Amino acid sequence: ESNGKKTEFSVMIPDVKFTKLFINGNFVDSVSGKTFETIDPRTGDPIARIAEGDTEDVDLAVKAAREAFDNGPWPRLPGQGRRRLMMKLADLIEQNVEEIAALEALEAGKLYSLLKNMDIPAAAETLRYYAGAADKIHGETLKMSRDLQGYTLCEPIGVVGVIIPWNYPCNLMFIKFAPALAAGCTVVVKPSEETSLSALFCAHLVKEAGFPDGVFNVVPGYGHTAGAAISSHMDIDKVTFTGSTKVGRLVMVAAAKSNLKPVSLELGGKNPLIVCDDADVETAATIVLLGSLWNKGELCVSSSRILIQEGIYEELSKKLVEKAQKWVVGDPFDPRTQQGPQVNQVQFDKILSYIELGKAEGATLLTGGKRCSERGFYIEPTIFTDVQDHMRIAKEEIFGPVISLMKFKTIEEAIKRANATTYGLAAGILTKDLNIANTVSRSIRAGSIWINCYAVFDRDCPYGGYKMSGFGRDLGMKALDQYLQVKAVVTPLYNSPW
Ligand code: TXE
Repeated sequence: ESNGKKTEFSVMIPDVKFTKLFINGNFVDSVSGKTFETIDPRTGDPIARIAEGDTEDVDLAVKAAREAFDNGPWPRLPGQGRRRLMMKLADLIEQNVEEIAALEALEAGKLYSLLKNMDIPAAAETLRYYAGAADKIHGETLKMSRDLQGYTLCEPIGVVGVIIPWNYPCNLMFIKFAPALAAGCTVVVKPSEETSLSALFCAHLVKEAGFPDGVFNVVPGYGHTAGAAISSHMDIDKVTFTGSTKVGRLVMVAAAKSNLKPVSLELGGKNPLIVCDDADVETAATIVLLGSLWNKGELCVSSSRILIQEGIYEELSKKLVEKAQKWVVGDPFDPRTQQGPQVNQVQFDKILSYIELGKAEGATLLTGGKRCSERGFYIEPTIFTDVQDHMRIAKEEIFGPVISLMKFKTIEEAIKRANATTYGLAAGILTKDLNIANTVSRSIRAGSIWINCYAVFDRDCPYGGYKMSGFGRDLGMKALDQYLQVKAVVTPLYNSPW
């Protein structure tokens, strides 16, 4: 059997085996027969052609998911039945971790070693976390004010549309898919057009694990066609979305105009990381660098505004430049690489144009600022200093390896400036002073606050935005609520004159 070809870093790049839509347990062509190309960001060369789903395909997938929900076994299985299959799927993901990691590294330019050791195992663990909840979802007995017996039932919300971006394809799919499954829902997933391969590979594992047909469907395709068909579908009961604020708004409008389905939106951010004078410079530099350059800056919680207190500003800036110049940009399959290529030409151009804008707006470029290879979408880690609040690079999400340094005097000023954004996804504070850390955590309007660390995620830790970073929470037990309906059941007690 041909399994693929070895890279120069002795990682096996597998042959792409799954490129069709996955509907009702089968891999099928799109109704139109159309396909689209997926690109290797290391070179800009095509990897494979993938079946292009559109409205008719979404209709078929929803029909399958609807049938599986309305009449199939999945929502009717006792919790432990759902748990067993979810655990089996988690095992299969772990058994195939190298192949899934390689597909994502290939399509998204993400680091293979991190995918293999962190992202993909985390997806399997997310499944197990929610699998453990599948038989513990229940309502409550109510303390009624009269002679009534009252209780609630927690029922699955129904058919869930899942629309995900390209920066964490597999992880984000499981963060949404796993609680939906535990709740007893059925799903239609639309991966990003940039990164469909890991979702399609996982579809074959879903089949192998023995899930009933129609529980999990994948329709790859473009946002304005397949994505829009999901958000405006009359027979989808809920949409969960991660992506840009611009598209989040379109999803919400489409949901409102169709069947008023509830949506949860995890959108962009312009996340402040506040570094106080008393922070250790070396540690602060490491945290800032990782917070800003992790996953090439293609991270919704990326620390894209670094607010540094004046006493430590010069020293920390110097240290950051030193470290950024040693940061290794290169092939995502090379174990030494810290930063692979940006996901595509559009993102690459967007980031470079923000760098030009930063210069034009009067920020000072300390290091980086250019592409760093002839081929592929590689960009140098870039640091701007003297960044002012009114500049667009300080207000808009760049989503790339660009660090903006800003100076502040008092903590009150830092809090005020940190909050002066339309976003509210995450923030960080580095200080040894507990009172300052606690004050800042309570004062910043954002869904995640990290004290003396940054971008630390955990399955049990709810995650989502304030303000225009969206609403609803992924991860943690609270995420289950997104996929449940509460039903109240009331009976009069014997002889009660209700
Ligand atoms: O995102 P889109 P894009 C931000 C980041 C990035 C920018 C643009 O700043 O530079 O968004 O990235 C689907 N109806 N984030 O254009 O378009 C689309 O097919 C329904 C932050 O890639 O929001 C994909 O599956 N769906 C973010 C998904 O939406 C539609 C992660 C996300 O793509 C649609 C990614 C429509 N009309 C980008 N149009 C984060 N929060 O981490 C598109 N889609």
